[in-house]
Amino acid sequence: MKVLISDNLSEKGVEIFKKAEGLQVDVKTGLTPDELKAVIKDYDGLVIRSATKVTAEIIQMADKLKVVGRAGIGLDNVDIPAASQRGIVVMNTPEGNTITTAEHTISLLLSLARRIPQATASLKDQKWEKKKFQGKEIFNKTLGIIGLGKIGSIVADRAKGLKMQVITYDPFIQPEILLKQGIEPVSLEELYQRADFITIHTPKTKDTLGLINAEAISRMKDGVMIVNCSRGGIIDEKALFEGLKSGKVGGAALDVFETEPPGACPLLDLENFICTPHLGASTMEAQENVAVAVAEQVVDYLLHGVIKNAVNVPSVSANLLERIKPYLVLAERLGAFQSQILDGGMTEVSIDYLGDVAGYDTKPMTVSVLKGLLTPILKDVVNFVNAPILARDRGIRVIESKTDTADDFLNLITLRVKTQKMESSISGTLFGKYEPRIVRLNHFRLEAIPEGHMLLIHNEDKPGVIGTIGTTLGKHRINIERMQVGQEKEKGGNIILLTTDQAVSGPVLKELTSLPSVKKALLLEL
Ligand code: 9EZ
Repeated sequence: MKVLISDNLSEKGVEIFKKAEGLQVDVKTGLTPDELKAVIKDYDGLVIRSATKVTAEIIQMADKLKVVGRAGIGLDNVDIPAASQRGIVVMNTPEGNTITTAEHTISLLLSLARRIPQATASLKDQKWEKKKFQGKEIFNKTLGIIGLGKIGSIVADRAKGLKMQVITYDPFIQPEILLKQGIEPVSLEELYQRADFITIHTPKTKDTLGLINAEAISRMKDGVMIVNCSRGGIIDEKALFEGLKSGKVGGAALDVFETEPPGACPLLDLENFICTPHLGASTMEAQENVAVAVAEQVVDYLLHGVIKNAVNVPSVSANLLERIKPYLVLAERLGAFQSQILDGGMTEVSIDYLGDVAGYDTKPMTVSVLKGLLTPILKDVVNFVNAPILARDRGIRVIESKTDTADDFLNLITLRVKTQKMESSISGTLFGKYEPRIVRLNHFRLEAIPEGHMLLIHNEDKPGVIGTIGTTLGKHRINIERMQVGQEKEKGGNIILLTTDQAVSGPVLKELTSLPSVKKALLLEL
């Protein structure tokens, strides 16, 4: 079998392929899309970092391809649905560069406090400006960490070693878990009020995009210093510019930008702004870690059929997979749907398997539910191996039960989730052998295909409401493909579930929400 490495991969990873008996490896970097298209048909495995774009067009030509391995986390450059459709396993290596990124954060924090980049530039310019570059100690200062996943936790640990006071905000981790780690959980408001330094370690999601905007900055301490080594766009660059210019923000360090490279970004002209060109994961150690991990994973899959860290296939034998795949799809969709309508961090997930489905090994289905639940909030780091671990790390209790009969359905999966603020339940079944359907959402009975761009609207039960919704969407040239309406008697309202032909943008969603009879509108991507 043949493996193509199409991006620069640390030599230690290449060595693992060379030593693997039965595999032939080619390293061809810098291929154009057309060149890749021409050669891909010969390969069983493809190993990439972030440069190679694995588009549907490439996948179309990849007659033998069984696995795409990404050395690193981000999978923006892989068309995962297209790969799934052809049965190609897509893997990443979510653990390999956490320490490196955390260390970069600490480096930028200290560089900000002591203005090391500016002082270096000054001295190289033959100046000796001791007064100008008086810095700040970080000892006993308060560090506010937003997002306490793998990287945020390591930053917290290192900062405590430097004797900082660490406070954190993470809406998806139970406070007890943070307290056990010796970290003080606070509200976002309190974090803004108390932190001398703020660092962000969340993925980019609909909740975190533009999180640090002008309004957020206005609530922070005067002279606050801000670091971002997570994703570009979580800090609004224009708001940051204004904050730095007025002195409200004492300093800022970015490793990531709204667009990369940032081009003629005005931040680059500010004296109290420092930056690096997305170097968070760029160390020899991290690149070796991810190269070795991806090589081992791809070899294990091609030679032994063992799937690890796959984002589109659960880690079960091919034989079992064949039989339970439709249930796995259903389970993941139920989780993804539920996750996007929840408010607050999950505390408990209980899954009931009823009817035929209860006759199978349901563990992989539970993993699929958890992957579906966590992916909208944690994005690329979630895969079919770590989903249960990520749930446990966040203090989420998982309960499974089985019942032989399912009343009206031959098979039914019911998912109940509790958060700090609410409870919600959703049920789904398979129509025929393969077709997933949502048949119940809380008290609402329906028959919806969990697929594509969806809108969930709560509205007052009055004539004409559906018309105004249709008109609003139509005005923006958004087509409604499917619609389900149900009554929520106990709340005196209706609930409408729509599938649209394209994603509804933020402004259009606002317009819908401001319609007189619409109480709430939520976007769902499945
Ligand atoms: C942080 C978040 C959401 C957030 C999102 C995710 C870990 N994490 N934290 C601040 N995935 C809203 C405000």
